[in-house]
Amino acid sequence: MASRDPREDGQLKTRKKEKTKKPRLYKVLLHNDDYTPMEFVVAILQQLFHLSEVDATQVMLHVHTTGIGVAGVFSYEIAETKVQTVLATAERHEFPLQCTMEPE
Ligand code: TYC
Repeated sequence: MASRDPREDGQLKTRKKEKTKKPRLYKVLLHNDDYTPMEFVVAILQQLFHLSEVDATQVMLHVHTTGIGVAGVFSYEIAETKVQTVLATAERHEFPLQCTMEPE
C-alpha cells in the first residue's frame, strides 16, 4: 500500500502541523482567610504540594499578606485533584480555606 504519511510525500501537504499538542498547565491557588491557622496551611503545602518547610512558610506568608498565592502548577486533572483534596481536608478540620485553579 502507498504511504499516506505527508512527510514521505512531497506533493501531499494536507497537514502542516504535527498533531502533538502542548498540555495546558494550571496554577493551584490558595486564598487567604482570617481563620485557617498558618500551621495548617504550611502543613498542606508540605504534605500535598511537597514544598520544604521554608518554601511552604514563604508561600503561606505570601498568601497571608497579598490574599492569594500559587501552591503549584499541574496538568488539568492533577490540579483538579489537588483542589478537591485541599478543600476536603480543610472542611474535615472545619477551616474555611479556599483553593481554586486557573490556566497558567
Ligand atoms: N490569614 C491566616 C491567619 O492569619 C493564615 C492563612 C494563610 C490562611 C494562608 C489561609 O491560604 C491561607 N491565621
